[in-house]
Amino acid sequence: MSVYVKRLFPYFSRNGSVLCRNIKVGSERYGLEGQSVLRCAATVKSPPPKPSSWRRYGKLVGMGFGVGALATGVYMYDIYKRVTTPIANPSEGGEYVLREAPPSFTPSRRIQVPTDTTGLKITLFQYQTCPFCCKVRAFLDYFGFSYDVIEVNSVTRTQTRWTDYRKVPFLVVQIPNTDVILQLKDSTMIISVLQSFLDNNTSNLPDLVKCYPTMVYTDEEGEKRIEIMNRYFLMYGQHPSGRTKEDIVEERKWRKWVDDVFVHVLSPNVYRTTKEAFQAFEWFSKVGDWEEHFATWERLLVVYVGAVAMFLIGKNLKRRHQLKDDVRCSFYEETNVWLKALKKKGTKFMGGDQPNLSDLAVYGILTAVEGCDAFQDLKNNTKITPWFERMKEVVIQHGGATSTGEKGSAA
Ligand SMILES: N[C@@H](CCC(=O)N[C@@H](CS)C(=O)NCC(=O)O)C(=O)O
Repeated sequence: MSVYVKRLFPYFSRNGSVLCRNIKVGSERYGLEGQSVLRCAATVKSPPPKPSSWRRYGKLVGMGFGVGALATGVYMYDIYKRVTTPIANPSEGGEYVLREAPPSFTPSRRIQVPTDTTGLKITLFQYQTCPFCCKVRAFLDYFGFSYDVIEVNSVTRTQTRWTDYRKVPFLVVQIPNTDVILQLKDSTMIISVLQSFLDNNTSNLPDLVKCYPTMVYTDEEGEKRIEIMNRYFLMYGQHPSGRTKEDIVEERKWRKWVDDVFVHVLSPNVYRTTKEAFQAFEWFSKVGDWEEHFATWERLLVVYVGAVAMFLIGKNLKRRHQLKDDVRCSFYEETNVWLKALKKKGTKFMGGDQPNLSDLAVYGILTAVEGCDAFQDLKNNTKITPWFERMKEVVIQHGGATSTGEKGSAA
């Protein structure tokens, strides 16, 4: 899963330098072999090769390796620079308004829903199996938004170099009949602002994003972090009809639980053993169509280095999030926390007859691991299947599409 693929690059570059070192060792070893060949040649009395030609030959080979190592180093450095130096396209006139249109990329997929009358031209930048991206897709699909998908290469990140936002998912949204282009960052903010947009007949998106100001701060490890204020809050012009305050607070509580707790049980489970980690990456490669979108070396790099790295990182995450020794137990336990609340509610979904944002969040992040052993085990050891299948059906059928259909072009 790509949730921690951001860490791949350091492994990748470390791997690169290991490669260079091997090459150097190889050339030194070659020199030693040269000497032993010399000794051997002396005993059989065949004409000994001229030491000077051996030295010259050795030198040439050494130089060849040296040049190779240098070229590899330069290539690695070039990738490193590309990854670490974004071509910033900062917002202007508002934190989410782009100064200029981003470069255009061929979408890996186009989702066209005929009932969508919002007029918004939405592009989702994502990793196919990142849980946060899956959460946004579950939301967009359920409400029947039309959108294009740009699959980001997690190693080179070519598709996101134009922005200084370092994560996925984010949306680029062209507002109809204007030249305003928004960049909506963070899965939770994206969902809150779009839901607020659907709930308010009079509101427009550029106004709504102002309710989600960002705060930049440096954490204790010296890393720059962005906090989006109000990201769990929906903006209502007036009290929403048909919803109680308790219902709204409960939805918010579960959405937060998904981000703070539930999502953290996924990685240690999916990468529990090296075998599972490889299986997971092979599945990510398949559903993300990596063969089509990445060069072969990039795909293999992400799969092999990624699987090993994530196996190790998974152990770290297990400690950090204080999961049980058998991480499956934590997965089942947290899932049961959700299922118990659902049972208590006694309705088809946490939202009642229709899913609400907490249903979509739990479902969305689970789809990120759907093809992994961990999810099969979850189905065998909990009662997640009936709710999960109900969710799948309503999401695929755009069960909430009346909202995007009623919106008209009020963006
Ligand atoms: N709070 C963010 C978290 C997003 C996140 O951590 N995304 C990961 C991928 S799943 C990421 O982009 N990491 C940085 C990277 O891969 O370079 C959200 O909800 O959107």
